[in-house]
Amino acid sequence: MMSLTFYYAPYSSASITEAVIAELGMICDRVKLDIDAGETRTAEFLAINPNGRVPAIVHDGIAIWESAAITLYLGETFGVDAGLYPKPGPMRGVAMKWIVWANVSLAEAAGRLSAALPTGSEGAVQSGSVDYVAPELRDPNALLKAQSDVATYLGILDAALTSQTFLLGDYPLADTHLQGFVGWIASMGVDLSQYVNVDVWAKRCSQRPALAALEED
Ligand SMILES: N[C@@H](CCC(=O)N[C@@H](CS)C(=O)NCC(=O)O)C(=O)O
Repeated sequence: MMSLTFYYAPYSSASITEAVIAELGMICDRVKLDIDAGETRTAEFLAINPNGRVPAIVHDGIAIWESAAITLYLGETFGVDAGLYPKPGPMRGVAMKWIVWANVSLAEAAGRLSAALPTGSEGAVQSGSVDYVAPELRDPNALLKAQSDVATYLGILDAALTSQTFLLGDYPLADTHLQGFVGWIASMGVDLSQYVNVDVWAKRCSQRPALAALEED
């Protein structure tokens, strides 16, 4: 009997993993952590993820962290038979490409945008987070640079979605992963309507039954 424990905080990168677990139809134990209350920095949680960040999963006693690694792992372990993740081969490579890109390119820029937004505005890094930068320490150009980089990446995604229902045809787990980051970017006031393909695709993803049933808690 396999065991899966999911460590998360509401409205965080863990929402990506939550969507992936839901899309795979997996049953797991859930451990909710309050970042502002320091619950991601307890000795108990640091033993699971020394970075003190969510998401993390523990699968059959083994800890795995970094949302991209978790999606790749769950996809190849549970998604292939379910038809949600490609079997080894070139399409597997395409899935890996978009999942890794989502984290190291798109989310990296989005993280800088989040850290540069005025404290307290929607999507801004909260003052209790390790990523919080005090306003007096901020680079005045950081906001513009982050906005410009996010726009570049959304343009790349928009072009890739031309005439495509999902990034991976019939294999939507990579799309599940990416749509979470795009939703976060939209919550920071970035207008998706100028990226028509992304806008339509994000709505299509959110209508998948597993994602439509998700609630933040
Ligand atoms: N690259 C990591 C980023 C995870 C991350 O930064 N999580 C944030 C929440 S969005 C966190 O746990 N922060 C803890 C803190 O700020 O103290 C991933 O994709 O899993």
